[in-house]
Amino acid sequence: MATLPPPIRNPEIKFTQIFINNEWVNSASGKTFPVVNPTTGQKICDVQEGDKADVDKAVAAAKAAFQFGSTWRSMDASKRGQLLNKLADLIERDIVYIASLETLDNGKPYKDSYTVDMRLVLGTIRYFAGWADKVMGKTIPVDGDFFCYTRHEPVGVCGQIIPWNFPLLMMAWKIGPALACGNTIVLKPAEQTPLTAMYAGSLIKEAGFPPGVVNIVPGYGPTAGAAITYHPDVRKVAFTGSTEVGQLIMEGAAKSNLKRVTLELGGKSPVVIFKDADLDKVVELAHQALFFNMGQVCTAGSRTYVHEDIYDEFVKRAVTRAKARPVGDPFDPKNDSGAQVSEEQFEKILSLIESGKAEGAKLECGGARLGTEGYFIQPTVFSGVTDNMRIAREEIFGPVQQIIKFKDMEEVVARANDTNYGLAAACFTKDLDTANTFTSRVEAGTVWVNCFNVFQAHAPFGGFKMSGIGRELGEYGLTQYTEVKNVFVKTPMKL
Ligand code: TXE
Repeated sequence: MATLPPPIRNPEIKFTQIFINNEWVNSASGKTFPVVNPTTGQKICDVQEGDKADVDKAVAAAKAAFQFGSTWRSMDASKRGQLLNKLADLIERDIVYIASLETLDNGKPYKDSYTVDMRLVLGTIRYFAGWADKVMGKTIPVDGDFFCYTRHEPVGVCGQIIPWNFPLLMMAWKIGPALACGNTIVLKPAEQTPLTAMYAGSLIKEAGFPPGVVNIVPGYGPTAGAAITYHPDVRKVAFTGSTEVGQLIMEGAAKSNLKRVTLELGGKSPVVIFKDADLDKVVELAHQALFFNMGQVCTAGSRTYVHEDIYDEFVKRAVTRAKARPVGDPFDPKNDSGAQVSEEQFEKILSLIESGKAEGAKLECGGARLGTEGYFIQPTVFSGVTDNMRIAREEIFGPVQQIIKFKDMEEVVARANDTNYGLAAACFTKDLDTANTFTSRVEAGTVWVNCFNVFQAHAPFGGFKMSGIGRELGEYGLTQYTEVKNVFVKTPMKL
Protein backbone atom coordinates (compact mmCIF):
# COMPACT_ATOMS: atom_id res chain seq x y z
CA MET A 1 0.00 0.00 0.00
CA ALA A 2 1.34 3.41 -0.90
CA THR A 3 0.71 6.37 1.36
CA LEU A 4 -1.01 6.08 4.69
CA PRO A 5 -4.32 7.96 4.72
CA PRO A 6 -4.99 9.92 7.92
CA PRO A 7 -6.86 7.97 10.61
CA ILE A 8 -10.22 8.79 12.15
CA ARG A 9 -9.21 9.54 15.72
CA ASN A 10 -12.70 9.16 17.18
CA PRO A 11 -14.40 6.58 14.98
CA GLU A 12 -18.12 6.41 15.63
CA ILE A 13 -19.20 3.20 17.37
CA LYS A 14 -21.98 1.94 15.14
CA PHE A 15 -22.71 -1.57 16.45
CA THR A 16 -22.81 -2.75 20.07
CA GLN A 17 -25.35 -5.58 19.88
CA ILE A 18 -25.31 -9.30 19.25
CA PHE A 19 -25.52 -10.31 15.58
CA ILE A 20 -27.86 -13.27 14.98
CA ASN A 21 -29.69 -14.11 11.73
CA ASN A 22 -28.39 -10.86 10.18
CA GLU A 23 -30.20 -8.87 12.90
CA TRP A 24 -28.85 -6.88 15.86
CA VAL A 25 -30.33 -7.99 19.18
CA ASN A 26 -29.82 -7.34 22.88
CA SER A 27 -28.58 -10.05 25.24
CA ALA A 28 -31.22 -12.32 26.72
CA SER A 29 -30.00 -11.43 30.22
CA GLY A 30 -30.06 -7.68 29.54
CA LYS A 31 -26.40 -7.50 30.61
CA THR A 32 -23.71 -5.39 28.93
CA PHE A 33 -19.96 -5.10 29.42
CA PRO A 34 -17.59 -2.18 29.02
CA VAL A 35 -15.02 -1.95 26.25
CA VAL A 36 -11.94 0.00 27.29
CA ASN A 37 -9.55 2.17 25.30
CA PRO A 38 -6.08 0.86 26.29
CA THR A 39 -4.48 4.19 25.42
CA THR A 40 -6.39 5.99 28.17
CA GLY A 41 -7.89 3.29 30.38
CA GLN A 42 -11.29 4.96 29.76
CA LYS A 43 -14.47 3.23 28.59
CA ILE A 44 -15.25 3.47 24.86
CA CYS A 45 -18.77 2.04 25.04
CA ASP A 46 -20.87 -0.76 26.50
CA VAL A 47 -21.52 -3.86 24.44
CA GLN A 48 -24.30 -6.43 24.83
CA GLU A 49 -22.97 -9.36 26.84
CA GLY A 50 -23.87 -12.67 25.26
CA ASP A 51 -23.91 -15.86 27.32
CA LYS A 52 -25.41 -19.33 27.05
CA ALA A 53 -28.95 -18.23 26.12
CA ASP A 54 -27.60 -16.04 23.32
CA VAL A 55 -25.22 -18.73 22.09
CA ASP A 56 -28.17 -21.14 21.97
CA LYS A 57 -30.06 -18.71 19.75
CA ALA A 58 -27.04 -18.13 17.53
CA VAL A 59 -26.41 -21.85 17.15
CA ALA A 60 -30.08 -22.45 16.29
CA ALA A 61 -29.80 -19.78 13.58
CA ALA A 62 -26.57 -21.28 12.23
CA LYS A 63 -28.09 -24.76 12.27
CA ALA A 64 -31.16 -23.59 10.37
CA ALA A 65 -28.97 -21.84 7.79
CA PHE A 66 -27.13 -25.14 7.26
CA GLN A 67 -30.25 -27.26 6.63
CA PHE A 68 -30.61 -28.90 3.23
CA GLY A 69 -32.71 -26.70 0.99
CA SER A 70 -31.61 -23.49 2.72
CA THR A 71 -30.34 -20.61 0.60
CA TRP A 72 -26.80 -21.21 1.82
CA ARG A 73 -26.83 -24.97 1.36
CA SER A 74 -28.29 -24.59 -2.14
CA MET A 75 -25.87 -21.88 -3.20
CA ASP A 76 -23.32 -22.59 -5.92
CA ALA A 77 -19.80 -22.80 -4.57
CA SER A 78 -18.70 -20.09 -7.00
CA LYS A 79 -21.33 -17.78 -5.52
CA ARG A 80 -19.89 -18.37 -2.03
CA GLY A 81 -16.57 -17.21 -3.45
CA GLN A 82 -18.24 -14.10 -4.91
CA LEU A 83 -19.78 -13.25 -1.53
CA LEU A 84 -16.39 -13.55 0.15
CA ASN A 85 -14.85 -11.29 -2.49
CA LYS A 86 -17.68 -8.82 -1.98
CA LEU A 87 -16.99 -8.84 1.76
CA ALA A 88 -13.33 -8.07 1.09
CA ASP A 89 -14.34 -5.21 -1.21
CA LEU A 90 -16.54 -3.73 1.52
CA ILE A 91 -13.75 -3.99 4.09
CA GLU A 92 -11.45 -2.25 1.61
CA ARG A 93 -14.07 0.46 1.05
CA ASP A 94 -14.15 1.13 4.81
CA ILE A 95 -10.50 0.41 5.51
CA VAL A 96 -9.65 3.73 7.16
CA TYR A 97 -12.63 3.51 9.47
CA ILE A 98 -11.97 -0.13 10.39
CA ALA A 99 -8.23 0.34 10.90
CA SER A 100 -9.01 3.36 13.12
CA LEU A 101 -11.56 1.36 15.10
CA GLU A 102 -9.02 -1.44 15.57
CA THR A 103 -6.48 1.04 16.91
CA LEU A 104 -8.99 2.63 19.26
CA ASP A 105 -10.06 -0.75 20.65
CA ASN A 106 -6.70 -2.54 20.73
CA GLY A 107 -4.10 0.20 21.20
CA LYS A 108 -1.94 -0.91 18.26
CA PRO A 109 -0.38 1.68 15.93
CA TYR A 110 -2.80 2.82 13.24
CA LYS A 111 -0.08 2.43 10.65
CA ASP A 112 0.09 -1.30 11.58
CA SER A 113 -3.70 -1.69 11.68
CA TYR A 114 -3.83 -0.22 8.20
CA THR A 115 -0.77 -1.71 6.49
CA VAL A 116 -0.43 -5.04 8.30
CA ASP A 117 -3.73 -6.15 9.84
CA MET A 118 -6.04 -4.91 7.07
CA ARG A 119 -3.71 -5.99 4.27
CA LEU A 120 -3.62 -9.50 5.72
CA VAL A 121 -7.39 -9.48 6.32
CA LEU A 122 -8.02 -8.68 2.66
CA GLY A 123 -5.41 -11.19 1.50
CA THR A 124 -6.92 -13.94 3.64
CA ILE A 125 -10.53 -13.41 2.62
CA ARG A 126 -9.67 -13.13 -1.08
CA TYR A 127 -7.42 -16.18 -0.91
CA PHE A 128 -10.22 -18.31 0.54
CA ALA A 129 -12.76 -16.78 -1.85
CA GLY A 130 -10.68 -18.32 -4.62
CA TRP A 131 -10.86 -21.74 -2.98
CA ALA A 132 -14.66 -21.83 -2.67
CA ASP A 133 -15.23 -23.65 -5.99
CA LYS A 134 -12.02 -25.68 -5.82
CA VAL A 135 -12.76 -27.88 -2.81
CA MET A 136 -12.72 -31.24 -4.57
CA GLY A 137 -12.85 -34.91 -3.72
CA LYS A 138 -11.19 -37.81 -5.52
CA THR A 139 -12.16 -40.86 -7.51
CA ILE A 140 -10.48 -43.98 -6.16
CA PRO A 141 -9.61 -47.09 -8.21
CA VAL A 142 -10.85 -49.72 -5.71
CA ASP A 143 -11.02 -53.47 -6.32
CA GLY A 144 -14.24 -54.99 -7.70
CA ASP A 145 -17.21 -53.51 -9.52
CA PHE A 146 -17.63 -50.22 -7.73
CA PHE A 147 -17.40 -46.56 -8.50
CA CYS A 148 -15.68 -45.07 -5.45
CA TYR A 149 -15.34 -41.36 -4.80
CA THR A 150 -15.01 -38.84 -2.00
CA ARG A 151 -16.96 -35.68 -1.32
CA HIS A 152 -15.47 -32.93 0.84
CA GLU A 153 -18.54 -31.72 2.68
CA PRO A 154 -18.84 -28.81 5.13
CA VAL A 155 -18.67 -29.83 8.78
CA GLY A 156 -21.74 -27.83 9.83
CA VAL A 157 -22.03 -25.22 12.56
CA CYS A 158 -18.53 -24.01 13.47
CA GLY A 159 -17.79 -22.26 16.76
CA GLN A 160 -14.94 -19.80 16.47
CA ILE A 161 -13.37 -18.20 19.54
CA ILE A 162 -10.80 -15.53 18.84
CA PRO A 163 -8.27 -13.38 20.75
CA TRP A 164 -7.56 -9.67 20.98
CA ASN A 165 -4.07 -9.27 19.52
CA PHE A 166 -5.15 -9.17 15.84
CA PRO A 167 -8.92 -8.95 16.26
CA LEU A 168 -10.20 -8.62 12.69
CA LEU A 169 -7.36 -10.66 11.23
CA MET A 170 -8.12 -13.60 13.53
CA MET A 171 -11.74 -13.33 12.44
CA ALA A 172 -10.65 -13.46 8.79
CA TRP A 173 -8.46 -16.52 9.44
CA LYS A 174 -11.47 -18.25 10.94
CA ILE A 175 -14.38 -17.23 8.72
CA GLY A 176 -12.49 -17.33 5.38
CA PRO A 177 -11.97 -21.11 5.15
CA ALA A 178 -15.20 -21.94 7.01
CA LEU A 179 -17.36 -19.98 4.55
CA ALA A 180 -15.40 -21.09 1.49
CA CYS A 181 -16.26 -24.68 2.42
CA GLY A 182 -19.94 -23.91 3.05
CA ASN A 183 -20.11 -24.04 6.86
CA THR A 184 -22.11 -21.74 9.14
CA ILE A 185 -20.57 -19.87 12.04
CA VAL A 186 -21.03 -18.71 15.62
CA LEU A 187 -18.08 -16.46 16.40
CA LYS A 188 -17.11 -14.99 19.75
CA PRO A 189 -14.69 -12.08 19.59
CA ALA A 190 -12.41 -11.40 22.56
CA GLU A 191 -14.12 -9.35 25.27
CA GLN A 192 -11.27 -6.81 25.13
CA THR A 193 -11.70 -6.06 21.41
CA PRO A 194 -15.14 -6.88 19.99
CA LEU A 195 -15.71 -3.73 17.93
CA THR A 196 -14.21 -4.53 14.51
CA ALA A 197 -15.77 -8.00 14.47
CA MET A 198 -19.16 -6.43 15.13
CA TYR A 199 -18.70 -3.89 12.38
CA ALA A 200 -17.70 -6.76 10.08
CA GLY A 201 -21.09 -8.30 10.93
CA SER A 202 -22.77 -5.36 9.25
CA LEU A 203 -20.58 -5.86 6.16
CA ILE A 204 -21.37 -9.58 6.08
CA LYS A 205 -25.05 -8.66 5.89
CA GLU A 206 -24.40 -5.95 3.29
CA ALA A 207 -22.36 -8.37 1.17
CA GLY A 208 -25.42 -10.61 0.92
CA PHE A 209 -24.62 -13.62 3.08
CA PRO A 210 -27.96 -15.23 3.99
CA PRO A 211 -29.27 -14.84 7.56
CA GLY A 212 -27.76 -17.26 10.08
CA VAL A 213 -24.61 -18.03 8.08
CA VAL A 214 -22.43 -15.86 10.33
CA ASN A 215 -23.51 -15.02 13.89
CA ILE A 216 -21.40 -12.94 16.26
CA VAL A 217 -21.81 -13.17 20.01
CA PRO A 218 -19.63 -10.82 22.08
CA GLY A 219 -19.12 -12.00 25.65
CA TYR A 220 -16.73 -13.57 28.12
CA GLY A 221 -14.86 -16.85 27.83
CA PRO A 222 -16.17 -18.88 30.76
CA THR A 223 -19.79 -18.03 29.78
CA ALA A 224 -20.24 -17.41 26.04
CA GLY A 225 -17.00 -19.21 25.07
CA ALA A 226 -17.80 -22.25 27.18
CA ALA A 227 -21.37 -22.36 25.82
CA ILE A 228 -19.95 -22.64 22.28
CA THR A 229 -17.42 -25.26 23.37
CA TYR A 230 -20.02 -27.47 25.04
CA HIS A 231 -22.88 -26.96 22.58
CA PRO A 232 -24.15 -30.29 21.19
CA ASP A 233 -25.07 -28.75 17.82
CA VAL A 234 -21.67 -27.15 17.21
CA ARG A 235 -19.69 -29.62 15.09
CA LYS A 236 -16.31 -27.94 15.21
CA VAL A 237 -14.58 -25.37 17.38
CA ALA A 238 -11.63 -23.29 16.23
CA PHE A 239 -9.78 -21.39 18.93
CA THR A 240 -6.86 -19.00 19.14
CA GLY A 241 -5.68 -17.98 22.60
CA SER A 242 -3.81 -19.23 25.64
CA THR A 243 -2.67 -22.81 26.02
CA GLU A 244 -4.59 -23.10 29.31
CA VAL A 245 -7.89 -22.20 27.65
CA GLY A 246 -6.97 -24.42 24.68
CA GLN A 247 -6.94 -27.33 27.10
CA LEU A 248 -10.38 -26.34 28.40
CA ILE A 249 -11.70 -26.18 24.84
CA MET A 250 -10.45 -29.65 24.05
CA GLU A 251 -11.91 -30.97 27.30
CA GLY A 252 -15.28 -29.37 26.53
CA ALA A 253 -15.27 -30.71 23.00
CA ALA A 254 -14.47 -34.20 24.27
CA LYS A 255 -17.08 -34.13 27.02
CA SER A 256 -19.90 -32.80 24.85
CA ASN A 257 -20.07 -34.22 21.33
CA LEU A 258 -16.45 -34.81 20.23
CA LYS A 259 -16.65 -31.73 18.05
CA ARG A 260 -13.63 -31.26 15.81
CA VAL A 261 -11.01 -29.02 17.38
CA THR A 262 -8.34 -26.76 15.97
CA LEU A 263 -6.22 -24.82 18.40
CA GLU A 264 -3.66 -22.09 17.87
CA LEU A 265 -2.04 -21.42 21.21
CA GLY A 266 0.90 -19.79 22.89
CA GLY A 267 4.57 -19.83 22.02
CA LYS A 268 8.07 -19.07 23.24
CA SER A 269 9.73 -18.91 19.88
CA PRO A 270 13.53 -19.15 19.64
CA VAL A 271 15.44 -16.81 17.36
CA VAL A 272 18.89 -18.33 16.87
CA ILE A 273 21.64 -16.06 15.64
CA PHE A 274 24.74 -17.86 14.42
CA LYS A 275 28.07 -16.09 14.43
CA ASP A 276 28.24 -15.60 10.65
CA ALA A 277 24.94 -13.67 10.57
CA ASP A 278 24.90 -10.12 9.24
CA LEU A 279 24.77 -8.29 12.57
CA ASP A 280 23.24 -5.03 11.35
CA LYS A 281 20.33 -6.79 9.68
CA VAL A 282 19.84 -9.32 12.41
CA VAL A 283 19.69 -6.83 15.28
CA GLU A 284 16.83 -5.11 13.47
CA LEU A 285 15.01 -8.33 12.59
CA ALA A 286 15.36 -9.76 16.10
CA HIS A 287 14.09 -6.44 17.46
CA GLN A 288 11.02 -6.48 15.22
CA ALA A 289 10.52 -10.20 15.93
CA LEU A 290 9.89 -9.33 19.56
CA PHE A 291 8.61 -5.75 19.70
CA PHE A 292 6.13 -5.81 16.80
CA ASN A 293 2.55 -5.35 18.07
CA MET A 294 3.95 -4.56 21.55
CA GLY A 295 5.15 -8.15 21.84
CA GLN A 296 1.56 -9.40 21.64
CA VAL A 297 2.18 -11.94 18.89
CA CYS A 298 1.89 -15.68 19.42
CA THR A 299 5.07 -16.16 17.39
CA ALA A 300 7.01 -13.37 19.16
CA GLY A 301 10.74 -14.13 19.08
CA SER A 302 10.95 -14.13 22.84
CA ARG A 303 14.09 -16.23 23.27
CA THR A 304 16.92 -14.59 21.35
CA TYR A 305 19.84 -17.08 21.34
CA VAL A 306 23.06 -15.36 20.25
CA HIS A 307 26.38 -17.08 19.58
CA GLU A 308 28.91 -16.33 22.33
CA ASP A 309 31.43 -14.75 19.91
CA ILE A 310 29.02 -11.98 18.95
CA TYR A 311 26.94 -11.87 22.13
CA ASP A 312 28.28 -8.69 23.75
CA GLU A 313 28.19 -6.69 20.54
CA PHE A 314 24.67 -7.94 19.78
CA VAL A 315 23.42 -6.96 23.24
CA LYS A 316 24.92 -3.50 22.89
CA ARG A 317 23.23 -2.91 19.53
CA ALA A 318 19.92 -4.50 20.58
CA VAL A 319 19.73 -2.18 23.58
CA THR A 320 20.47 0.89 21.45
CA ARG A 321 17.76 -0.21 19.04
CA ALA A 322 15.17 -0.85 21.78
CA LYS A 323 15.87 2.53 23.41
CA ALA A 324 15.24 4.22 20.07
CA ARG A 325 11.83 2.60 19.55
CA PRO A 326 9.14 5.29 19.60
CA VAL A 327 6.23 4.35 21.88
CA GLY A 328 3.10 6.43 22.43
CA ASP A 329 -0.15 7.62 20.85
CA PRO A 330 -1.02 4.82 18.41
CA PHE A 331 -2.73 7.25 16.02
CA ASP A 332 0.54 9.17 15.55
CA PRO A 333 2.41 7.56 12.63
CA LYS A 334 5.79 8.33 14.18
CA ASN A 335 5.16 5.73 16.91
CA ASP A 336 6.10 2.11 16.30
CA SER A 337 4.38 0.87 19.45
CA GLY A 338 1.16 1.79 21.20
CA ALA A 339 -0.42 0.47 24.39
CA GLN A 340 -0.73 -3.09 25.72
CA VAL A 341 -4.29 -4.29 25.26
CA SER A 342 -5.55 -4.32 28.85
CA GLU A 343 -4.71 -3.64 32.45
CA GLU A 344 -4.57 -7.40 33.06
CA GLN A 345 -1.94 -7.93 30.35
CA PHE A 346 -0.07 -4.80 31.47
CA GLU A 347 0.15 -6.14 35.05
CA LYS A 348 1.17 -9.61 33.87
CA ILE A 349 4.05 -8.18 31.84
CA LEU A 350 5.29 -5.95 34.65
CA SER A 351 5.25 -8.85 37.09
CA LEU A 352 7.25 -11.03 34.68
CA ILE A 353 9.77 -8.18 34.32
CA GLU A 354 10.07 -8.19 38.13
CA SER A 355 10.65 -11.95 38.11
CA GLY A 356 13.46 -11.48 35.57
CA LYS A 357 15.18 -9.00 37.83
CA ALA A 358 14.64 -11.14 40.92
CA GLU A 359 16.02 -14.25 39.19
CA GLY A 360 19.23 -12.46 38.24
CA ALA A 361 18.86 -11.43 34.60
CA LYS A 362 20.49 -8.09 33.75
CA LEU A 363 17.93 -5.38 32.93
CA GLU A 364 19.62 -3.47 30.12
CA CYS A 365 16.86 -0.97 29.45
CA GLY A 366 13.18 -0.28 30.09
CA GLY A 367 11.51 -2.38 32.74
CA ALA A 368 8.70 -0.04 33.73
CA ARG A 369 5.51 1.69 32.77
CA LEU A 370 5.71 4.54 30.27
CA GLY A 371 3.75 7.68 31.14
CA THR A 372 0.94 7.90 33.65
CA GLU A 373 -2.19 6.94 31.74
CA GLY A 374 -3.08 3.93 29.60
CA TYR A 375 -1.18 0.65 29.40
CA PHE A 376 2.16 1.67 27.87
CA ILE A 377 5.36 -0.21 28.73
CA GLN A 378 8.93 0.81 27.93
CA PRO A 379 10.76 -1.41 25.46
CA THR A 380 12.67 -3.75 27.77
CA VAL A 381 15.79 -5.83 27.14
CA PHE A 382 17.29 -8.45 29.44
CA SER A 383 20.76 -9.92 28.93
CA GLY A 384 22.39 -12.70 30.94
CA VAL A 385 19.18 -14.70 30.69
CA THR A 386 19.38 -18.42 31.49
CA ASP A 387 17.00 -21.12 30.32
CA ASN A 388 15.41 -21.82 33.69
CA MET A 389 14.25 -18.25 34.38
CA ARG A 390 10.53 -17.56 34.11
CA ILE A 391 11.18 -14.90 31.45
CA ALA A 392 12.83 -17.60 29.32
CA ARG A 393 10.08 -20.16 29.86
CA GLU A 394 6.74 -18.35 30.08
CA GLU A 395 4.93 -16.46 27.37
CA ILE A 396 5.26 -12.78 28.39
CA PHE A 397 3.24 -11.36 25.48
CA GLY A 398 4.83 -7.97 25.97
CA PRO A 399 7.77 -5.78 24.86
CA VAL A 400 10.43 -7.73 26.74
CA GLN A 401 13.42 -9.21 24.87
CA GLN A 402 15.48 -12.03 26.42
CA ILE A 403 19.01 -12.38 25.04
CA ILE A 404 20.59 -15.74 25.79
CA LYS A 405 24.13 -17.00 25.01
CA PHE A 406 24.94 -20.25 23.16
CA LYS A 407 28.01 -22.12 21.90
CA ASP A 408 27.07 -24.59 19.16
CA MET A 409 24.30 -26.13 17.07
CA GLU A 410 23.76 -29.31 19.12
CA GLU A 411 23.38 -27.38 22.31
CA VAL A 412 21.20 -24.59 20.95
CA VAL A 413 18.78 -26.91 19.20
CA ALA A 414 18.33 -28.97 22.38
CA ARG A 415 17.74 -25.81 24.38
CA ALA A 416 15.40 -24.30 21.76
CA ASN A 417 13.33 -27.50 21.87
CA ASP A 418 13.30 -27.72 25.67
CA THR A 419 9.82 -26.21 26.00
CA ASN A 420 6.24 -27.40 25.74
CA TYR A 421 5.68 -24.84 23.03
CA GLY A 422 6.48 -25.31 19.35
CA LEU A 423 4.86 -22.55 17.35
CA ALA A 424 7.68 -20.85 15.44
CA ALA A 425 11.45 -20.60 15.29
CA ALA A 426 14.01 -18.69 13.30
CA CYS A 427 17.68 -18.91 12.49
CA PHE A 428 20.02 -16.35 11.05
CA THR A 429 23.09 -17.56 9.17
CA LYS A 430 24.70 -17.30 5.74
CA ASP A 431 25.57 -21.00 5.77
CA LEU A 432 23.12 -23.31 4.00
CA ASP A 433 24.12 -26.40 5.94
CA THR A 434 23.63 -24.62 9.24
CA ALA A 435 20.20 -23.41 8.13
CA ASN A 436 19.15 -26.86 6.88
CA THR A 437 20.31 -28.61 10.03
CA PHE A 438 18.43 -26.12 12.19
CA THR A 439 15.20 -26.25 10.20
CA SER A 440 15.11 -30.04 10.27
CA ARG A 441 15.80 -30.38 14.00
CA VAL A 442 13.83 -27.57 15.55
CA GLU A 443 10.34 -28.48 16.76
CA ALA A 444 8.11 -25.73 15.42
CA GLY A 445 5.19 -25.36 13.02
CA THR A 446 6.83 -22.48 11.19
CA VAL A 447 10.56 -21.91 10.70
CA TRP A 448 11.92 -18.68 9.29
CA VAL A 449 15.43 -18.52 7.84
CA ASN A 450 16.95 -15.02 7.71
CA CYS A 451 13.50 -13.49 8.12
CA PHE A 452 10.75 -13.37 10.74
CA ASN A 453 6.98 -13.01 11.07
CA VAL A 454 6.30 -13.68 7.42
CA PHE A 455 2.61 -14.58 7.25
CA GLN A 456 0.68 -15.26 4.10
CA ALA A 457 -2.73 -16.76 3.55
CA HIS A 458 -1.23 -19.34 1.16
CA ALA A 459 1.05 -20.99 3.73
CA PRO A 460 -0.07 -23.18 6.65
CA PHE A 461 0.31 -21.96 10.20
CA GLY A 462 0.06 -23.84 13.50
CA GLY A 463 1.96 -25.38 16.34
CA PHE A 464 3.87 -28.48 17.38
CA LYS A 465 3.37 -29.76 20.93
CA MET A 466 1.31 -27.51 23.24
CA SER A 467 1.26 -24.66 20.74
CA GLY A 468 -1.71 -26.15 19.01
CA ILE A 469 -3.55 -28.74 17.01
CA GLY A 470 -4.24 -28.55 13.30
CA ARG A 471 -3.22 -25.90 10.81
CA GLU A 472 -4.82 -22.68 9.66
CA LEU A 473 -4.38 -20.95 6.30
CA GLY A 474 -3.39 -22.46 2.98
CA GLU A 475 -4.82 -25.67 1.61
CA TYR A 476 -3.99 -27.39 4.89
CA GLY A 477 -6.25 -24.94 6.72
CA LEU A 478 -9.09 -25.66 4.35
CA THR A 479 -9.08 -29.37 5.14
CA GLN A 480 -9.99 -28.57 8.77
CA TYR A 481 -13.38 -27.28 7.60
CA THR A 482 -14.59 -30.30 5.67
CA GLU A 483 -15.61 -33.86 6.44
CA VAL A 484 -14.54 -36.46 3.92
CA LYS A 485 -17.42 -38.65 2.81
CA ASN A 486 -16.51 -41.78 0.91
CA VAL A 487 -19.10 -43.23 -1.49
CA PHE A 488 -19.14 -46.73 -3.01
CA VAL A 489 -21.58 -47.18 -5.90
CA LYS A 490 -22.15 -50.77 -7.12
CA THR A 491 -21.72 -50.97 -10.87
CA PRO A 492 -22.82 -53.75 -13.26
CA MET A 493 -19.26 -54.32 -14.43
CA LYS A 494 -15.71 -53.20 -13.82
CA LEU A 495 -15.56 -49.55 -14.87
O1 TXE B 1 -6.33 -15.37 26.75
P1 TXE B 1 -7.58 -16.34 26.66
P2 TXE B 1 -6.13 -14.03 27.60
C1 TXE B 1 -1.81 -15.80 25.63
C2 TXE B 1 -0.87 -14.69 26.10
C3 TXE B 1 -1.71 -13.93 27.06
C4 TXE B 1 -2.48 -15.07 27.71
C5 TXE B 1 -3.75 -14.70 28.40
O2 TXE B 1 0.23 -15.26 26.78
O3 TXE B 1 -0.96 -13.19 27.98
O4 TXE B 1 -2.77 -15.95 26.65
O5 TXE B 1 -4.56 -13.89 27.55
C6 TXE B 1 -11.81 -16.91 25.31
N1 TXE B 1 -13.93 -21.20 27.22
N2 TXE B 1 -2.49 -15.47 24.38
O6 TXE B 1 -6.56 -14.25 29.01
O7 TXE B 1 -8.30 -16.33 27.97
C7 TXE B 1 -11.66 -15.43 25.57
O8 TXE B 1 -12.92 -14.84 25.89
C8 TXE B 1 -13.98 -20.70 25.97
C9 TXE B 1 -1.91 -16.00 23.20
O9 TXE B 1 -6.76 -12.92 26.89
O10 TXE B 1 -7.08 -17.64 26.15
C10 TXE B 1 -11.05 -14.95 24.26
O11 TXE B 1 -12.07 -14.83 23.28
N3 TXE B 1 -13.36 -19.56 25.62
C11 TXE B 1 -2.79 -15.84 22.03
C12 TXE B 1 -10.13 -16.12 23.88
O12 TXE B 1 -10.61 -17.24 24.63
C13 TXE B 1 -12.65 -18.91 26.55
C14 TXE B 1 -3.66 -14.68 21.92
C15 TXE B 1 -8.65 -15.91 24.24
O13 TXE B 1 -8.54 -15.61 25.60
C16 TXE B 1 -12.55 -19.40 27.87
C17 TXE B 1 -4.19 -14.27 23.20
C18 TXE B 1 -13.23 -20.59 28.19
N4 TXE B 1 -13.19 -21.13 29.42
C19 TXE B 1 -3.58 -14.65 24.37
N5 TXE B 1 -11.77 -18.54 28.58
C20 TXE B 1 -2.26 -16.33 20.71
N6 TXE B 1 -2.09 -17.64 20.56
O14 TXE B 1 -2.07 -15.55 19.79
C21 TXE B 1 -11.40 -17.55 27.75
N7 TXE B 1 -11.93 -17.76 26.51
